[in-house]
Amino acid sequence: MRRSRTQVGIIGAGPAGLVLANLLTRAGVACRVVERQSREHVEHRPRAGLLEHRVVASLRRSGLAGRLLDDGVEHGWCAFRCLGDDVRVDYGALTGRRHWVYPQQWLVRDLIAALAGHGPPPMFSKTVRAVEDISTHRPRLVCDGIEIECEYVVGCDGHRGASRAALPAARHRVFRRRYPYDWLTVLAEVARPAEGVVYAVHPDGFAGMMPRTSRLSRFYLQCAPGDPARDWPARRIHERLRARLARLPEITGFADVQVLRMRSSVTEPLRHGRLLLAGDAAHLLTPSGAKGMNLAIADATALAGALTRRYTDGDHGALDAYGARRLPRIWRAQEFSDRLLRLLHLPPEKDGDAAYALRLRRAAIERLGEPGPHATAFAHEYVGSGAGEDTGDDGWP
Ligand code: RFL
Repeated sequence: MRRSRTQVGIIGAGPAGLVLANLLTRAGVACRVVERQSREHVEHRPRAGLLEHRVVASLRRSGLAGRLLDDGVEHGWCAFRCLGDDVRVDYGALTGRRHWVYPQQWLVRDLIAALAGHGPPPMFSKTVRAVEDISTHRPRLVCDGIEIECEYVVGCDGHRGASRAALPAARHRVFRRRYPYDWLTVLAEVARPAEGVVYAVHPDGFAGMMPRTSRLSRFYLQCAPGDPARDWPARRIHERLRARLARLPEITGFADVQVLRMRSSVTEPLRHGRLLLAGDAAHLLTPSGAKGMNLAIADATALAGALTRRYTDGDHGALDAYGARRLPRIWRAQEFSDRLLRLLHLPPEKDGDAAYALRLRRAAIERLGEPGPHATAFAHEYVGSGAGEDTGDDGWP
């Protein structure tokens, strides 16, 4: 068994782990990222695509947004389609803030490249089998053939990683919600790029379209919980999208068909001993409000600041306060995503109820499209900004 040492051991080379590694190495804190997948795999794994303005501003300040600013596209509206009408919410105009559309796998590729020259590259194709001794000053990452002794371990290993398994059962709690439906998701090759997110509320079920690149859009279709992806051949997907969204761009092909289990969770606390959690390892969100990747990067940025203070000034306060600072922001994002889901899905059908429920949804949607405090509040939550943004009190670390 080979042994090595570092200050901060990071499990996972997703957005959270890679942002954390980049910020720590730039601040002179030694760290090592261990990733179970190959570099090729993580650089081509399509997932999220909408980045909040404040996330991009933070990446830019750290010198991590070069290609994003060149190749990303800014979007400032979303539309709700219900009973044949489109209600457009111009959140860009209402808040002065817009999303950047940039596929997650491109950001991951950029963050891996940015690490070169500042610190050791991630160890790819290496699975962390266990995190041990987290209550001591020398926690360890145990992998096949190598053990890494650390001073802190950060679990950025997503929802199914190894870090949460290391938490003592009696000392943490996972708060969970399982929604009574799932979403089929598919990447579609489109003749023209989507210019904004479209949400369709339909008696047959929800459908959505989210922009990704000039040639690709991500589509979502509500389906029965546990529906297997194999029951969704291209023809059925196309037919359901057309029925629910009514107007579709020309689609020339589908890829990456999968059924997302619609559930959310938050693990509390975010720290036990020398193990800290960030990103999807700490909280799982549904894709409804496009908050998952943004929250993961915000956690990583907050944690990088706290660990840097710990190492450069000997100040442990920020590290101790990490969970208390992040959890209210995590729960706000959960609350927003949950509220949006309730708007987008009709309740299970009872006699005659669907038509009534649909009209209630339309009334709620119409309020979002009418300029006023209600629409403005929604726009700020959606784009991820707040009245206190300039004072740093907008949910950003
Ligand atoms: P990640 O990206 O899942 O990265 C975790 C990494 O840890 C590795 N790993 C391990 N490595 C070593 N040893 C082990 N034992 C390990 N166990 C796991 C994994 O291989 C992986 O590389 O977590 P991170 O960094 O916290 O980032 C979170 C985001 O990826 C996630 O929140 C978003 O993708 C969610 N999400 C969306 N978020 C948005 O903000 N906007 C969106 O529009 C959006 N759309 C989506 C999404 C997620 C989706 N899926 C498939 C879950 C659309 C989809 C379809």
